[in-house]
Amino acid sequence: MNDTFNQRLQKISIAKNSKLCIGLDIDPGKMPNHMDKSISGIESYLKETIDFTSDFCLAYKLNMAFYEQFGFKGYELMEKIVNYINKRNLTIADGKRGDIGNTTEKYAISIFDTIGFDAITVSPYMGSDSILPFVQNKEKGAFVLCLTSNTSAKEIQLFQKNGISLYEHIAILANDLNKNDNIGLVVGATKPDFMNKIRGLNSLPWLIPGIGAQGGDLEQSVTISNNNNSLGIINVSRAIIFAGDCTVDDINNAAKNYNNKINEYS
Ligand code: OMP
Repeated sequence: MNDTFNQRLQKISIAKNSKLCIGLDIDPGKMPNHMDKSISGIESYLKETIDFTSDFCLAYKLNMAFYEQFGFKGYELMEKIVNYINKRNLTIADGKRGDIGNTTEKYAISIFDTIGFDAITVSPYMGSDSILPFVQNKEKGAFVLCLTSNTSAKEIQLFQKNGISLYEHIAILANDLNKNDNIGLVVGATKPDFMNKIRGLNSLPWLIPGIGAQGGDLEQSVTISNNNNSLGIINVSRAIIFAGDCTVDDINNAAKNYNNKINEYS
């Protein structure tokens, strides 16, 4: 029997000695002036980044906005990058998708079957219809937005009724839907005060963005997320792929340093 997505996460994390996810959020505006910012220049930059970091991370996350900004050429680039990573690391499509079931089924075909990602980020706002089509195949995973890293998250996710906040309700719902062992939560690193509460609700794996450019708390994020033999995957995008002067050494060192720090706190 093939492993479920959450089993794959655990196994690859152990094999690679890594809980790091590198965000390949490409932005020509952040590349030094002397670099080739054409689509083929960006492709080379991303491929070099992957070659110099794939040993130090568990997964890559491609936020689709950074590819869609280039139209169909960006879409083609995204597919090429997922193929290039091949089976070296897991791949997460950060699309924050969520729609009625009939539409979500098509998103699942596009993300998993056509492009070949291993997982997707999902907005739970429309309820289980927007999650379930992504988790029919137990080898593919969905990270459900629980408590996000941005400041305005509080306008919605901290909304309370009968003493329960919306983010807690989402953590409970996600766990109830986790029949195929392939659901995780997105928990922002900028929200350490809420982490113990969320970890107390279930042992789903977490994808934790907000480290580096957004100033999240790495030590707390690692320590709390890994409680009860759970898995916390730390995402770092800008602080790795645009580290220093964007040389391969700068990028390689940033990835190694983040991975070492995460392992130290684990
Ligand atoms: P950096 O701040 O450059 O590390 O990028 C963070 C990445 O994680 C971006 O792709 C964001 O869109 C994404 N993200 C958040 O920053 N906060 C969240 O709460 C959720 C996500 C996400 O779902 O990945």
